Formats: sequence, structure tokens, C-alpha cells
Amino acid sequence: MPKRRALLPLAIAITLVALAGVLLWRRGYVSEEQRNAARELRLPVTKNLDLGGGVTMKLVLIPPGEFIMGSPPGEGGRTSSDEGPPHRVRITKPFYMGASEVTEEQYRAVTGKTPAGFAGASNPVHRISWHEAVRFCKMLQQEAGMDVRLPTEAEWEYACRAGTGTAYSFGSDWRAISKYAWWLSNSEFKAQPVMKKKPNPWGLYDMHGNLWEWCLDWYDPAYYAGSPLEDPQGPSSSDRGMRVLRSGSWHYYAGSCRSADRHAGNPSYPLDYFGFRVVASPR
Ligand SMILES: [Ca+2]
Repeated sequence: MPKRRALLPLAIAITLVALAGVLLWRRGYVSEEQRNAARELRLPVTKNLDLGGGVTMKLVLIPPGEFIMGSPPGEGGRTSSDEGPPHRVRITKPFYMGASEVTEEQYRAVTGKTPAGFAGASNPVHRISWHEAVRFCKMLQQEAGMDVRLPTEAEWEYACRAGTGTAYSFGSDWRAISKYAWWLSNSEFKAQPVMKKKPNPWGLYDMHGNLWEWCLDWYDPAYYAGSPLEDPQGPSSSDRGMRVLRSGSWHYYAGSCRSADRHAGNPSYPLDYFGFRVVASPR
């Protein structure tokens, strides 16, 4: 009997820890900063869009704020001057961002089409052109009742950094990357199902690696020298007609998966390592 009495507090403690775990799992990974912003703005901190057929898309609230966009010349892994100069950027309005890259089942639910190179329901939709990604956003807009589009390059980096100023949202040491990203050394040379690695501090998955992600902006390597402070929308055109991609991907080195790394692609070319995620704002 005395033994049983001694076990009781332990049983209660285990139950409490388990309950806390379930609660955390149900609420998902979002920061205190996002919860505070949600309270102030009277908006839900996460949204689950119903795409029909039991398919949903999770969005997380990105609070407005300021950050330093770009990287200094000495940052480890930086190979191009297009990431400089580092400059202050202000994101003036809250928005929602997809917690993951758009998956193949989400793409199928919204467009009614099975994407080329289908690899599995929870795999990110790849081999997709910028134009197809934009079309998807327009179609989703009708179902979501919100303005849905690709993120601007500034919104993408702001959300990726999630308040951090280091090369990656998990710090400056690339050797921790496999906990957060699918990249050249751990991807088995293909895109992997979404949300299997750790999220960034704002609950966004695969912001480092897995697939490169299309942004709204035209690509201009010199744009940062004259970027406006508030809500930069990118240049009005691109010399070579290229659009921005961010995030690094499954067949790139860790340095290409840094928060500040920039990439450009022909908007008509769907490649195996190009995908996207959406942003949405209330109307
Ligand atoms: Ca990615």
C-alpha cells in the first residue's frame, strides 16, 4: 500500500506531461509573438483551409514588423553579391503563410489535376512553373474567401527569419541543418514529404531546403541597393525575365538553404526542385 501511494504522484505527473504534450500538438508550433499579435489583431493565430475531400491547408499568422534583409559579405555559405547590401525592411501588414510547401494532394484538391511527377499525397508539388503556381493561388482564393497569392521576396525572407538575424533560422552553424531541412546530403536526391523536419520559430516547415519556392517578384541582383523600406514589391521587370525563388532545395548545398540566399528561374520552366507556398490576407 505505501508503495502504491508513492506511485500516485508519479502517475499524476506523467498524465499532466502527456496532457501538455497533446495540448501543444493541437495548438501547433507558433510563438508567443504570434499569439500576442493574434490577440491584438483579433485574428486566429492559425487557420485550416478546407479544400474539400478531407484535404486541408494550414496557414499561420505572420505578425507585422521590421527586419534586416540580405546578408553581409562575410556570411558563411554566401556565394553571390546579390544578397547585399543588408537593409532594413518593414512589413506593415499581418498576413497568413502556408505552414508548408503546397502538397500534391492540396494541388489536386484545388485544381482537379494530378500534378506531373506525382510522388505522394504529402509530397510537395514540384515540377511546377511560376505561372501554374500563380494560377493555383487564384483558384484557391475563391475557396478561401481571402486574397491568396505568392509571397513577395521580402515577406518570404521575413517569415523565414522569424525574428532571427543568423544565417539560418536555427543559428549560424550549418552543421545543424539536417534537423530542419532536406538538402543534398540527406534527401536521397528527391523532394521529401512536407513537415517532417523541425519548423522555424514561427511554425513554418521546410523554409530551408526541400523545394525552392517561387516568390512574386521579378529577380534583379542589384535590387537591394535601392529597395524601399516598406513592403518592397521587387523591381518592375527583370532583364532576363526571371522570377525569384527562395529556400534552397533537396539537391543543393547547405549554403543555398540560408535565409538570405537568392535564386532566379524562368517563370515558364517547371523543374523537379521548384515548388511554392501561399500567403493569404483577409479581405
Ligand atoms: Ca522549401
